Parts: sequence; structure tokens; C-alpha cells
Amino acid sequence: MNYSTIQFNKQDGYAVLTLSRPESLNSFNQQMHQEVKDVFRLVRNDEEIRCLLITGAGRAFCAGQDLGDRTVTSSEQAPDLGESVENNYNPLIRAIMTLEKPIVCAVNGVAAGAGASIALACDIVLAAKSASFVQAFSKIGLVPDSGGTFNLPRALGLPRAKALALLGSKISAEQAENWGLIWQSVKDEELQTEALALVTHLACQPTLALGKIKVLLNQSFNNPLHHQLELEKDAMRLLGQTQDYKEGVSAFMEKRLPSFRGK
Ligand code: T3D
Repeated sequence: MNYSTIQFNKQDGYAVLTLSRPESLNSFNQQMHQEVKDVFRLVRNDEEIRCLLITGAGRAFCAGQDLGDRTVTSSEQAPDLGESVENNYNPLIRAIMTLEKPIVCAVNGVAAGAGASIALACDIVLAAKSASFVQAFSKIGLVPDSGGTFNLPRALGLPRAKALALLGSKISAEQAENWGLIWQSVKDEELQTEALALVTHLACQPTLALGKIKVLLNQSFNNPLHHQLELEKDAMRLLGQTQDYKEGVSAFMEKRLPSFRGK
């Protein structure tokens, strides 16, 4: 598939997805949804890709839905936003949160609406100091979608999640870091280097274990302890059979660095 709204590059062990409609702050139109879907299919099926980096082109990360694609004049029938969420945003968030490979998000500028939700659904979020997060939904009469009402209170607690969503306020990358909403904010000029260092590192780790770690942690808020213990047991049983586990233990015993292959 030739891409016109994103860039996708496969590197040694990892891949980089860049949202690329800078003239509308990388907001999502239908074409971008199709292209991002295609990328997730590729990443899921390609064993050589052991980590994914998502970032944005230009001055923004992503401004959510392209509002220019929404006809809202009184003479027109109202768009079915439920259909859009069901067909596009929900599958994307499921793809991000259930992909059994780590996803790093490098938030290079403003992340608004579903753009913020997408960033916050990723596993490790780095943001440039000049970046910001905006729960823009209430400003246009909507609710946080794309997992916003799920991930925000889990990361922030209800008081901050509610205030952010109700007020639609913008918070800086540094505040997001201080509140535990993201992993780290870094100097603008260091974002790319830091993000690449992170994905290069993750791409050499025991991928199957990292995949299970992220999925188990994502599920942990929904399950009672006894269910989570069962899931941990199942994951341990499976991972104990992997080459990477054997390599990890051998390397430890032989006092050398492990060489993980993601198998
Ligand atoms: O509809 C469905 O399918 C349901 C699902 C919805 C999910 C959602 O994401 S709903 C929320 C949609 N997003 C927003 O409401 C955010 C709208 N944008 C903003 O609030 C602001 O642009 C930002 C806070 C993101 C950035 O502000 P600022 O001052 O840095 O930039 P700006 O001047 O507002 O925008 C720059 C340009 O990008 C401007 O175009 P122009 O005037 O230079 O030609 C602006 O219109 C365009 N732009 C920004 N956001 C969007 C957009 N164009 C289309 N859609 C956008 N979301």
C-alpha cells in the first residue's frame, strides 16, 4: 500500500510510524485511518518488528479527528460519530493496547482530542517540553473517546481526569510528566534521539515477555486478583518455553550480556 497521510519505515528490529498531515496538525481523515490500520496489520504480523515508535510530522503530534471532514450545517444529516468511533478509533485503540510488542510514542507537539487519547494508549510516552495535551472534546460538545475515559482516570485519578475532561484544558508536557500521565518530557532537540535510543533498546529485549508484560498490566485494572494471578501463571508457563528465557538464564549464569531474539 502506498501511503499519503503517514510515513512508515522499518528499521533494524523496529518500525517508525509518523502521522503526516502537518497542514491540519496530523488530524485523522478516513485515508489516514486506513493507512494506520494497514501499518498495525503489518507490525502485528512481522516478527522482525519488535517495537513500534509513533510520532508526528511538523509542529503537532495529532489534533484528533479532522473536523474539516465533518459536515455540521443544519441542512445536512448529522454525521454518525458512533459509526466513526466503532469502525476507526476503537479498533485503533484495541490494536495499540493489545499488540504484544512495546509501542513508544514520541509526542513532538500538541496532542489533542483523539490524538491525546492515542498517545496515552501507547506503552511508553515521551514528549518534547514544548508539547502539550488537550482534552479538546468538551469544547466541541463531545466526550473523550479512543479510551480517554478509561486511560485518563487510571493514570491520573478521578479528580484530575474529570477536571481535564470537563474543562478541556491544555496541560504542558512537564505537567503531564509530573502528574504521571506520561513517562518523561525531554528537551525538544533531544526527543528524536531519546525516542530512538528507547526503541533500539526495546527491540533487543525479549519481545514475547515485553508483549505479555504490557498486556497483563493493561488488563490489571479490570480483573480481580485471582484472575490476574491466573493470567500471570499462563504467561510464565508460555515464556518458560521460549528461547529468550533460556538465553536470559544462561547469560546470567555465564556472567555475560544476553542476546535476545524475540523468540
Ligand atoms: O468525528 C468523529 O469521527 C468522532 C471522533 C472524534 C475524535 C476527536 O478527536 S474529537 C476532537 C477533535 N479535535 C479537536 O477538537 C481539536 C481541534 N484543534 C484545536 O483545538 C487546536 O487546533 C489545537 C489545540 C490542537 C492547536 O491549536 P493551535 O493554536 O496551535 O493551532 P490552530 O491555529 O488552531 O490550528 C492550526 C491549523 O490546523 C488550522 O488550520 P489553518 O487555519 O492554518 O488553515 C486549524 O484549522 C487546523 N486544525 C487543527 N486541528 C484540526 C485542524 N483541522 C482539522 N481538524 C482538526 N482537528
